[in-house]
Amino acid sequence: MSQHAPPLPHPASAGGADDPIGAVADGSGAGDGSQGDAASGPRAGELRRLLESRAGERHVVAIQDFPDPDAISSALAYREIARGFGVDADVMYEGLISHPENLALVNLLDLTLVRFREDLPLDAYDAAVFVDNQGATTHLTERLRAAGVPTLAVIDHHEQDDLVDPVFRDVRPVAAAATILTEYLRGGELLTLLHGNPAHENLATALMHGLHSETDGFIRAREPEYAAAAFLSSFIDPELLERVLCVQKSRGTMQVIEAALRNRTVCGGLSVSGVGEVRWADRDAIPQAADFLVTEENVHTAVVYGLLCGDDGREVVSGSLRTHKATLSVGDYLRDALGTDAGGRPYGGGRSRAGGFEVDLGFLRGDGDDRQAQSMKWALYNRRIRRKLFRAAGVEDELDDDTDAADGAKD
Ligand SMILES: [Mn+2]
Repeated sequence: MSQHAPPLPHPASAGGADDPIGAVADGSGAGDGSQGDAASGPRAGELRRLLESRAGERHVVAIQDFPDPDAISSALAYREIARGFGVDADVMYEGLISHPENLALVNLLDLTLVRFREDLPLDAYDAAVFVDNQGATTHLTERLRAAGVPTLAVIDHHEQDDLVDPVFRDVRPVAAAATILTEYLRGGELLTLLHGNPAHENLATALMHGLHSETDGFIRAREPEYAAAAFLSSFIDPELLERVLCVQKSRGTMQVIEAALRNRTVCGGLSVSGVGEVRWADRDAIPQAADFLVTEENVHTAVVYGLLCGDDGREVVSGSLRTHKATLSVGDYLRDALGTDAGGRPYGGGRSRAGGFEVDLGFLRGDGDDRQAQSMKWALYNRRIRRKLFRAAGVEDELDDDTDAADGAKD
């Protein structure tokens, strides 16, 4: 139980790439051994000193464009912490909250998140904080930069990049951002959680949900996540958590899952399914369908993709991969299968056990009214992608009985 040392990366953790980042990444004052650091780590003390000098400020907490429970709960934790130092913080995202579990989290916990609009004056903020991202997965980074808002802090668990230059950086290879924020709370020097305080109960419940969802129900959790969950457990509202976790799926999502099931081809343990056109609002149905297909007997990896048409005329083929094959490097597989765009950027990437890809249709987009053109376009992409996925996995798609004439040329 005792944790006298700051949580360093676990050599045994299944985080995929052994990235060289850790609690000591920016040479902070780790190891000063001061009291109160046992549970919250030395970074909490550093953040406390920083926030003490920021009373009266307004901060914007930028989360990724399609925020997930880890991002939402971690940003909420920063907002609650900052409040105690007289700092007002808004949690902001650009994009959409569409996954039903995320909507349930926001609605049931009565969270106020700000969705970016062009008419919001970003220069009203004194500083920006990036939580569960480092600026690469949100369009707000550029906007904040253009508005001259300096970056105060980056708190994240992905591989470190240097897109923004914060005063305070805590980037560690733990399984969730919620792990880091919960660690700050454990020591009590940033915020003391109180039993029976509704805001604190909501926060603890949100963080527990963040940990749960980010680790696939604690399957990918390690010691720091269990320690965080143990701490949160006495503060959460169990009924609320249950309601957030047991949300029902929308009709649109069920239709995508139905199409995924009907259209799937299973070969060599790989299940591949193109679901056709998907409304932008149902975007999160694609990963949910992949989650479902990978539960089939004898399937180790499932890939589901569909054609998304945005309000802004953008059209992409968006796909999700789920696997329980421990030896599969998801990022490498998707890069092998799909290659890179004209700019050399891979279409797909992944973390352990999950990945995704997006192919922009560019010039071919926007035939929404021409049903025939739209359906030909989908047929071509569907066939191409399916073939590439099977080929890269080293299995021939034996059910593919149509002629090779259209794309028989070697890619
Ligand atoms: Mn995360």
